[in-house]
Amino acid sequence: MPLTAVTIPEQPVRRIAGLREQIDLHNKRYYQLDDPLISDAEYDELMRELIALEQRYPALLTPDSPSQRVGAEPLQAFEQVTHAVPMLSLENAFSDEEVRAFDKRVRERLGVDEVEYAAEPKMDGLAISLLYERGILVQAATRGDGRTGENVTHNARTIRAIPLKLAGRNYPERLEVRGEVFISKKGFAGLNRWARQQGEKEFVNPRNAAAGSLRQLDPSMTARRPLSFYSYGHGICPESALPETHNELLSRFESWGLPVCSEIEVVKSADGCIANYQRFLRQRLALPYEIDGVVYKVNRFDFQEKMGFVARAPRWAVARKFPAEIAMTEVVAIDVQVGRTGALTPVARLKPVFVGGATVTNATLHNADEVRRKDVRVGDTVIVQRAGDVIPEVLRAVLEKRPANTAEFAMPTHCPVCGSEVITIPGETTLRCSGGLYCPAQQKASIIHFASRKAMDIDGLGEKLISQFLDKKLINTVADLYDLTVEQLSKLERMGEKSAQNLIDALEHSKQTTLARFLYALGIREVGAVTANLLARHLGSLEAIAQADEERLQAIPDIGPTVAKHITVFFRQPHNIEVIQKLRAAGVRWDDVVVEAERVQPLKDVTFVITGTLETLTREEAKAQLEALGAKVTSAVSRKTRYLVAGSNPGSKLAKAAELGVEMIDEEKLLSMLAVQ
Ligand code: 9MJ
Repeated sequence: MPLTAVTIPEQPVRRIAGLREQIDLHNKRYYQLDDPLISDAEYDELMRELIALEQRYPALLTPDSPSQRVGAEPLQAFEQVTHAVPMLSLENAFSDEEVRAFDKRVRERLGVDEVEYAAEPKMDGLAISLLYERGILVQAATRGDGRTGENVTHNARTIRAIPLKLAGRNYPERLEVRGEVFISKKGFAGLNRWARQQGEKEFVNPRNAAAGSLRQLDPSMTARRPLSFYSYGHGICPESALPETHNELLSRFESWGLPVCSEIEVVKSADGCIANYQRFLRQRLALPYEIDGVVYKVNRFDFQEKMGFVARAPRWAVARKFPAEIAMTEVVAIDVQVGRTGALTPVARLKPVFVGGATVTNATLHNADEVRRKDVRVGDTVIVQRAGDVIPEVLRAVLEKRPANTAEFAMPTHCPVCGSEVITIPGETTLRCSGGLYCPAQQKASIIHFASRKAMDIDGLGEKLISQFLDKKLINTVADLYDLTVEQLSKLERMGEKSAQNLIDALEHSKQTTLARFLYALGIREVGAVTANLLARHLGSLEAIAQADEERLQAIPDIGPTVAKHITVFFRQPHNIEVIQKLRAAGVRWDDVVVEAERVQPLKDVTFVITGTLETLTREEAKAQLEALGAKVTSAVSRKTRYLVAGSNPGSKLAKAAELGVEMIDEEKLLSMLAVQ
C-alpha cells in the first residue's frame, strides 16, 4: 500500500502546544505552589480539549504530554530496578548532644572549624528516584533495599507535582532526582472523607496512604490519591552539572520545574542546626504537611564526597527526629508471641489509645529481660510510645496507679503454641521455642516470610490464607504451596474460582526469582535481604553457598562468625535440603549470578582519583567500573594515588597530582584500561 504523507494543519499543532503549556502551568500552581489560578472545572475543560485533539492527531501525541499522566494499563507485577547510585537512608539523632556529636565528627573528618549545613524538613512519605533523559521522565523507582527498588514509573507519571518534562534547557542529559512522595494534611483529610463516603476503610496516617498509593499495580488508583512530591537529592548526575553546594543544586532543580520544599535553610555549625530544629518544633503543626524531623546535610559537595558513607547511610547527613509521641493506657493482657525463628516476644495488649497518628492496641515488651526490668503487669497503667513507623513500645508502668493484687509477669517455660521446651542460647538474651518447624507458630511465620514481598513475592498470599492452608492441612512446608490446585483453593472460605486462579498464577509467576530473593525466602537466621544479596554476589550459586564452610563465608565482607554459623547449620539439616530440592523440582529458578569475588581483579588496590568532566562516562559509572576491577577510587589526591584521571575542566587536583608526581591519564587511556581488563 502506498504511503501517503499526512499533513497536520499548523493550527492544532500550536493549540496542542499551548494547551500543554497551560496545563503544566496550572499543575504547578495547584500541586507545587498550592495557589490555583483556575477552577477544577476550567482545568478539566483544558484537559478534555487536549485529549480530543491528541485523539484526532495521534502523530502529535508525545509521552511528556500532561494527558499521558493517566490511562496506562494496570501491571501484573512490579519490575525490579537496580540503582546505579545506591539510595541511602539516614542516621538518626534524638538529642542536641547527638547533633553536636555529628557536627564534631564532620569537622574532625574534614579538618575544618565550622561547617555549613542545608537544613530540610524530613517529609514522612516514601523515597523515590526519578530518572530524566534529555529532560523527559523515563523511569521512577522506589528505594527498596537501597540497591534494588521497584519500577513505579506508571504511578509516578500520575503525580502532577512530578514534571514529565524538565523546564529550561541546561539540565544534564541524564539526571536522577531523588525525593519524597507524600500526602499533605489537607489531601489526607480529603482522602479519608472520600473513603468514609464510599464506606471504605480509612487510612491510618498520610505516610501509609502515600506508600500504599505508590505501590499500586493499577495507576488509575494512584491517580486518585492526592500525592505530592519534593526533591531533595540526586543519584546519577555528571559532575559538571553539580554546583558547589547541595543548596545550589536544589535551586537548579527548581529552575528545571522540580518542586523543592520552601522551608529549606542554610545554617552554620551545631548551634545553627539546633536553633533550626527548635524553629521546626514550634512550626510543625502549622506546616501543611507532616514531618517527623529535620535533616541536616553538609552543604558542600566536595565535603560530602570526602565524608563518604557507611553501610546504608551517608556520613555527611543526619536526621534529627522529633520526640516520639507518648500516651497513657491500660494493659489488659500480656501475650507471648512466637516468631519465625522461635524467639519469644512478650506483647502487651492494651485498651485502644490514639498515639503518634494511629490507634494502638498492642505494644512490644521486647524480651524477658525488658519485662523484668520494667516490671509491667496485667492491670497496670502504662506509658506507650510510638514514633513514625516503629512498632509501639511500652516505656514504663505508672506505679502510683497500680491496682492491688497484681502479679509479676513471668515468661513461660514451655512454648505457648506447641508446648516445646523454651531455651536460651548462650550469649543471647532471647528465649526461644525449641520446636523448630514442628511449632505451628514458627511454621506459619516462616511460610508468611517465604511469600512476602522481598522474598518470593507471591501476590495475594498473606497470613489469613496461609492460616487456612495450615488448618486444613493443605500444606506442611513452603514447597507444598506449589502443589496447590485451583480445585483445592476454590473450596476455601471467600475464595471464588477467579481468586483461586489468580493465586495459582501468582505462585507460578513467583517461581522465576533471583538467587538473593530465594536465599532470603529460606529464612536462614540473621540472613536478611542485604546479606542474601552479598552471598549471592560473592558465591554465585546455591550449591556454592550450601557447601561453603564458615571460613569461606567469613571471607565475604560484612559476614561475621554468627551469620556464618547459622548458614552452615541451616544447610546441614536434611529437612532443609529436602524442601529446597522440592522447590527446585516444582520449577523455582533464577538466572545465573556473575560472581564478584571470583571475578579477576586486575586493578586490585590500585588507587584512582577522577577529576573534571568525562565525555563518555559519568563519574559514578567510571567509579563503578574501576571498583568492579578491584580499584579504589578516592576523592583526594595523596601519595597513595596511582593515577589521576583528568577530564575537561579538571580543577586544583591536577596541580596537587603534579606536585606529588602522580601519573595523569586521560579518558581515552582510562577506557583502554577498562576495556583491556
Ligand atoms: C526526607 N525524607 O525529607 C533525605 N529527606 O537524603 C530529606 N530524606 C535523604 N533528605 C539522603 N529531606 C537520604 C535521604
